[in-house]
Amino acid sequence: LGMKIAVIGATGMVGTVMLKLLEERNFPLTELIPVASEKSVGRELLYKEKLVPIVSMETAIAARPEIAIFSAGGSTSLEYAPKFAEIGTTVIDNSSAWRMDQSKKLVVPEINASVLTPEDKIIANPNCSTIQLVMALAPLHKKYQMRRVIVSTYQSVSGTGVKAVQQLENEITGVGGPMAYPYPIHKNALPHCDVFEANGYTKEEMKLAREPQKILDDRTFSVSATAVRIPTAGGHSESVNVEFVNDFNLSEVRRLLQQTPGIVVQDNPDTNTYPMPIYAHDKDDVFVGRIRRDETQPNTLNMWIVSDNLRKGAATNAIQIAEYLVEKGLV
Ligand code: A2P
Ligand code: 11C
Repeated sequence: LGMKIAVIGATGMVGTVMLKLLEERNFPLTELIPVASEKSVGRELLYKEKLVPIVSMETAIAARPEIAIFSAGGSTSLEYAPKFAEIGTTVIDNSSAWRMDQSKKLVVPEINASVLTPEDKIIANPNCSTIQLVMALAPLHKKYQMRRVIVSTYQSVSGTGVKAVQQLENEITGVGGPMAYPYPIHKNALPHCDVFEANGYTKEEMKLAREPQKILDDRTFSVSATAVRIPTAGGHSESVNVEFVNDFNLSEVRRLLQQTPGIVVQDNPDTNTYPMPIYAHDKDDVFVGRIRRDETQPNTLNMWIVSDNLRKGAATNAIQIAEYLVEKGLV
C-alpha cells in the first residue's frame, strides 16, 4: 500500500528537510511530487537516489495526490490549498494561513491528533516556536492546570528562511549582500520576529499567545510572549515561566516530562547539562532543562526549551500528521 505525496515548496528551507524526513522515515509513498515556484519547474531533486523533476502546481493537482504538504508561504497556501482540498487531497499546511480558522484543526500529533477525521481536508501545522512550547506544557497542564505562561524566545535565523541564513553568513565572513532583517544579526539580538501588529506585539508573539489555547482546546490560561531573533542556526530556544493553579513537585515535573514521547530532559547543573541549539540541531525531539521553581511566587515553574525549528517545529510535525492519517486510514 502506498500513496502519492506532493511537497509544495520542496526547494525551500522546510521543504528540503521534509524530503529528507520522508526518506529517513521510509514514508509509504508510491510517488513524490515536488512543487516549487515557476522558476524551479523542470529542475530535479534527489529522493532515494533517484532524480525527481520539480513540477508546477497545476501538474501536481492533475496528479491527484492523496496528501499535499505545503511550506511555500501563506499566500501560496491561501490560493492553492483549497484547490487540492476540492479534488479530495488532504492538505497539511505549514504556513500561518489557516491556523486560527475555526473550521481547521491545528495539530501537534502527540497532543491532539485524535481530533482529526476524514473530513479534515486542510490541516494546519502550528508555528515552530508554538510546537516546542506546547510539547512541554501539555503534560504539565494536564496535571497542574496552567493559569499563565510568560515566554521569551531566542530564535534561529533559519526560521526566517534562506535569505536570513545567508545574511548571517555574509556578516560573519564580512561580505555584503541582501538583508533579510532591518539590522545586522551577527553579534546582535533583534526583539522582532515577523511583522508588528497594531497592539505593539509581533505576529510571532501573537502566534505564541493564541495557538496554544487552540491546540490544548482550553481558554482558561493565557500566554504572554516576547520573540527575539539571535544569530544562531540550529534551533529555537525559549525561557518559559508557568504559573499553575495547583502546586507541583519538581521531581514529578521531571518525571512527567521524561515520560512524554518526543521530550528529552537534559537537566543537571552539576555537569553543565542543559539544552542548546547546537545539540538539538537535526533531532526530532524537544529538549527541556533548567527546570526549577520560581521562588518569587507560589505554584510557578521556570524552564528552558530547545528544539530544531525546521524539524519538530515544522517538517517533522507535518510528517507525523501525515503518518497518523495513513496509520488511521483517514486518507
Ligand atoms: P523556489 O525555490 O522555486 O523559489 P523558503 O521558505 O526557504 O523561502 O522557501 C519557499 C519555498 O516555496 C521554495 O521552495 C519556493 O520555490 C516555494 N514557492 C514560493 N512561491 C511559490 C509559488 N507561488 N508556488 C509554488 N512554490 C512556491
Ligand atoms: C520564525 N516562526 O522563526 C517563524 C517561522 O508562522 O510559520 C515560521 C513562520 C510561520 O520566524
